[in-house]
Amino acid sequence: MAFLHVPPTWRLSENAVTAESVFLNRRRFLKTMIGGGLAMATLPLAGCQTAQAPIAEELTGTKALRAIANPAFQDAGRPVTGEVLAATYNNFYEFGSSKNIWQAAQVLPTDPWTLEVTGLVNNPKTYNLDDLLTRFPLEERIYRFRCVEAWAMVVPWLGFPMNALLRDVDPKSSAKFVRFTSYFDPAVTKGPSFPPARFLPFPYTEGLRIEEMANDLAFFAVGIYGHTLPKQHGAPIRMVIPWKYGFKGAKSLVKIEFLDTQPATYWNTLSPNEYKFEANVEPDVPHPRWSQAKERLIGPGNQYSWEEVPTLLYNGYGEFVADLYA
Ligand SMILES: Nc1nc2c(c(=O)[nH]1)N[C@H]1C(S)=C(S)[C@@H](COP(=O)(O)O)O[C@H]1N2
Ligand SMILES: [Mo]
Repeated sequence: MAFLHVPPTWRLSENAVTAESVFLNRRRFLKTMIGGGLAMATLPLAGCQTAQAPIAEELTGTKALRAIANPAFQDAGRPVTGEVLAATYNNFYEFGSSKNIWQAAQVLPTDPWTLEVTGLVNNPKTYNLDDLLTRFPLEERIYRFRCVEAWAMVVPWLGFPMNALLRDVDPKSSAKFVRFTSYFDPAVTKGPSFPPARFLPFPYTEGLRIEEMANDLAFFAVGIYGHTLPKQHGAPIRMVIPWKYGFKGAKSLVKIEFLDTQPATYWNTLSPNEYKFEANVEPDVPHPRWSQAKERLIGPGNQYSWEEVPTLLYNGYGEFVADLYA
């Protein structure tokens, strides 16, 4: 079909124009297509799997993914962060404690991959990489993202809602909590130089109440900016919980377990006063060492910024989640 041809501006790619302008061109293209009356289900996002375009070194190994733009999450009220900036300003302690870990993360082996879903479920499952990319219909959602360190970004994730996986595995009524475990192999994920990884509570784990996991906003990302996740963003699959601090979004998931008690988590184990299990974005609840009233937008575009904006309760997603905390 003619509209599956992806306009050359999109494939010009990251070394020819800034990634953000490519991304914005794509958005205009999509708007035009929607205005043209095409059914949502047929809209390509980044369609042309065969096109050979040079990509930025920071995005090495990524492949174009198709997804449907979820109309409820297309405008985050702030500009989308530049793609290369988001891919070079990361937290991934398995590869070091600086923001500049994208090169170190390239040793993560992501293919083949398995994600085991187990515990208190009627249909335990083990998904392989192909299952993760094709079994659930993929959507694009542009979400605000807020790290507990008070920096923030806006990124277009590609993936599927956690409730799609819940339907697949069918939790038992005894399941009250869920533990998510990230990839860990001491020979590969060597951790920061100090303290040594053996003193840290690896593997990285996170947890949710099952009602939180079932909320419409809770998302598994398998891609970002129209392609699969670069390793530093948590390839091949990571959690995105936009109303909570970023550390709740464990990367490179290998296991999901349904439990009847609240699991221990990485940051809460390291420093329970600073990193709560619940970890909702709350401007009036300061971190013991800094205020959470404002946040710094790392973008827009591919320039670092120091622009500060007020922090929003539940990161601005209260209409979706406030009833969970009534
Ligand atoms: N496995 C794992 N997941 C992780 C982390 C980590 O160190 N290890 N850091 C968390 C933190 S603190 C943040 S802010 C986000 C950062 O995601 P990004 O690098 O894709 O922006 O990942 C979260 N998920
Ligand atoms: Mo974070």
